Amino acid sequence: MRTNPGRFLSDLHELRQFGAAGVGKGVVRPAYSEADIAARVWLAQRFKEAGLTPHYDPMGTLFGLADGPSILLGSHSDSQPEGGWLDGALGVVAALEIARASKNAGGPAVSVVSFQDEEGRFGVTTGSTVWSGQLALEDADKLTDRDGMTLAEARSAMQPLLGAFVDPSRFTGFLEMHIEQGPWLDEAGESVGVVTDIVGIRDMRITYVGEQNHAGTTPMHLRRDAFQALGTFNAEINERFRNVVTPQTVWTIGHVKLYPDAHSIVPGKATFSMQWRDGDSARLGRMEEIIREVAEAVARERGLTVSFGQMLGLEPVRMDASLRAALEASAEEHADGAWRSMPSGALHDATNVSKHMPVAMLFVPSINGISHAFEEDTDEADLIKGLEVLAGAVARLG
Ligand code: HGY
Ligand code: MN
Ligand code: MN
Repeated sequence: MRTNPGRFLSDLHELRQFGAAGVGKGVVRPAYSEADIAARVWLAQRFKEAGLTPHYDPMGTLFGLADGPSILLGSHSDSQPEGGWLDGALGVVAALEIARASKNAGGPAVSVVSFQDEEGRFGVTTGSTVWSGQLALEDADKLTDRDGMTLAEARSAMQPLLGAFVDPSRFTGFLEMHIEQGPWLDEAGESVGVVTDIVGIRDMRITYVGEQNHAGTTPMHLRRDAFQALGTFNAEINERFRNVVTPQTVWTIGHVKLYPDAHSIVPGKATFSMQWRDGDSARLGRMEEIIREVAEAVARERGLTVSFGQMLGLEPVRMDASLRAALEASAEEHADGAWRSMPSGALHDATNVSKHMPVAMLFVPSINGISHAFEEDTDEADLIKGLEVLAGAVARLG
């Protein structure tokens, strides 16, 4: 199977233009934004030129469908609020290039997908969570982004393009190529990572409500300050987690909104995101117990109320052994001595797709391990090496 690296790279750079942030190679292409929809329309055209049938499902996930049974390759093309040019996009464009190469080589049939809202503007890998049947569309439509817009409202911008759900049974398996988004391959000077398993995640919003008051005249001991409650909560969970977590466990408060968010007003309300990840479901559950326990204890002690939003999550998932073996054999052939097997600390649509078919993933290095930032980048030689390894694995599966 002969891929065309030049065409692959020029497609990647063309996709980068949709939502180009004007800072390095960064992109701002959140799900359902103008840039995201324009990028999907462009991808649909490229799928058509490659002999695939473009099809949007009700969430706005875009498929490029081969006739009959096929192996599915792809990822996502939406980005974080400040994203890199390769997170997700690499897997979609690599899939497109391999679909072309495989067609020219007489098979195997390859379909392509760009899942919607993998970056979770509204939830957690929302498009593939709905597609895989783990969340009903009408429930997903009620999810809101950090500014309070509902998914239903955002999705309506794509209404004229949307069609029915694609039946997962037409696909024999799923392969996703992605940047590592961590430091290990780059640090070791290796080119390829064959993923062994993907961590699980829990994510929810927590809200403290105290009392808004004057920042000058309200004595500290009389305050019911929502930010102070958040600060105490954060310090206490860090303490309580110490004998529960491992060096691979991560937890993040990435979004905080204070009300009314003014220098001279004691914040009466704080809403924040609480996200944690680990390879062990039991440990994720234990951390949830601690989070709820500490959040309520701080509320009691400080005279505030605390409420918990809907908790979203995915379980850890192991990659399929035979798909992994094809990737490892191809890595051995094309990246001999410069590849490793490794877990994924980042989430991927492959977790949801694994509900319906065997899945496996391939990583290429992230320079300085940076991702979810405009500085995200990968050497072109490593992008091409990853494409070769993926093509070799698909040829083996044919
Ligand atoms: O957060 C993640 O792991 C993914 O990049 N959305
Ligand atoms: Mn991604
Ligand atoms: Mn991401």
